[in-house]
Amino acid sequence: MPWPPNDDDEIFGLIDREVERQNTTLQLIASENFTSPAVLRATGSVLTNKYSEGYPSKRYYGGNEVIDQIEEIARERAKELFRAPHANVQPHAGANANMAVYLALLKPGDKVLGLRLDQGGHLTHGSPVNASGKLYDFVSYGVTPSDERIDLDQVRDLAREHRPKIIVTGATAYPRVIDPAPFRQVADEVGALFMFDAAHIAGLVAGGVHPNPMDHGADIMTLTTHKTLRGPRAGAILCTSELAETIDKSVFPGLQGGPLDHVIAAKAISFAEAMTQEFKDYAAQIVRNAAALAEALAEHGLRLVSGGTDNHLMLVDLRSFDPELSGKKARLALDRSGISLNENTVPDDPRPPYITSGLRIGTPAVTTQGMGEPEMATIAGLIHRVLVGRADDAELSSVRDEVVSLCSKFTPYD
Ligand code: DSN
Repeated sequence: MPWPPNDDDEIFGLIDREVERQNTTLQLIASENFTSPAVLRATGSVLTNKYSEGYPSKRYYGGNEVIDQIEEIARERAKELFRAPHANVQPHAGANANMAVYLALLKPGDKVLGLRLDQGGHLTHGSPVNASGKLYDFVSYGVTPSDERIDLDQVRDLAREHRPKIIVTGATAYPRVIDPAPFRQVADEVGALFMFDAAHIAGLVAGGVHPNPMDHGADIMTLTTHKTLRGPRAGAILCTSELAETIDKSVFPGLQGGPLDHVIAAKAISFAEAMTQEFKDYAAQIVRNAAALAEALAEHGLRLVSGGTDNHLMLVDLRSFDPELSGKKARLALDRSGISLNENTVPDDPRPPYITSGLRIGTPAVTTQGMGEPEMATIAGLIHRVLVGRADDAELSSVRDEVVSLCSKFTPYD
């Protein structure tokens, strides 16, 4: 065999350290999860060696008889899981999935409606620093200041005024259910297509705890497979039969080259995993854990954006707790105690996005580890101790010890 004589100890040593980090610290980043050993195995398989530009039975390369079957299974499972007429499982990421939809259905300069980044939306929903905002004329809606929930009156008013080609909803930092029905109604009224970016909540949809946009008339639903859905790091697009061909052409050859066949196999595995009763129970527990964590944080005096959560994440607005404490400062202190999460803007945040006044906290990963409501109360107590004692090294170290002890009872990987 021509293989190099050693396994690259430098990199594999670092991978071992990352396993150790994931096993001994709390993963509360709302967009992260622990994939199953089967998903990891497929992702590290020889499928990574193959080139297969095109689609099943329509490839530009030979030797794709196995790959064709894998991609076809992945497509069929995605369709079944989300009750969608068509699935494209090739997007490498959620951002690619969204860009492929825009490329398919819009011309540069066309109007689109999307949720503003600092109100919970995503960069690819028209942020001026993202290609979506540079190429297309996005008009942004936000949340109502009084209840911090999506302002549906504003959505309707803006849609009537601007007549967008696509109305996009979905979020990265929004703690409430997004009901697809009113968006469908507004889209019908103004003759727009309705796109739901379900990247964050795909697992909650698959698990039946949030409404399935495809059941409520979404023309397109994009998703990532690695967040609540717990699959490999990647994206996918579901759509109506009418849009199937245009969307497929836009993903390839429009935006991407060769698909990542090892990741598509892993997606297929995760779609099957998400069809099980165990996954439904898991999705329901994610939401129960988030509610328990939010309630316990509120009992410690922390203000939750919109007053709580009904999905997998919550946003903490730190301003009333401690006006001097930015999201960034809080995140750095929590990191030192082995609590991993991200700083996040809160609606109408006076601080810039790299400082922020908030924290985003999610429960998908700790729920996969088997933690339940009692552990959420413990975690809230640890977070509170770090925020109060952030200048006290001994306190941060003491919390770190308790985090290690808690994680040792719920180790995700051997
Ligand atoms: N970066 C992802 C998140 O953390 O929500 C979204 O792309």
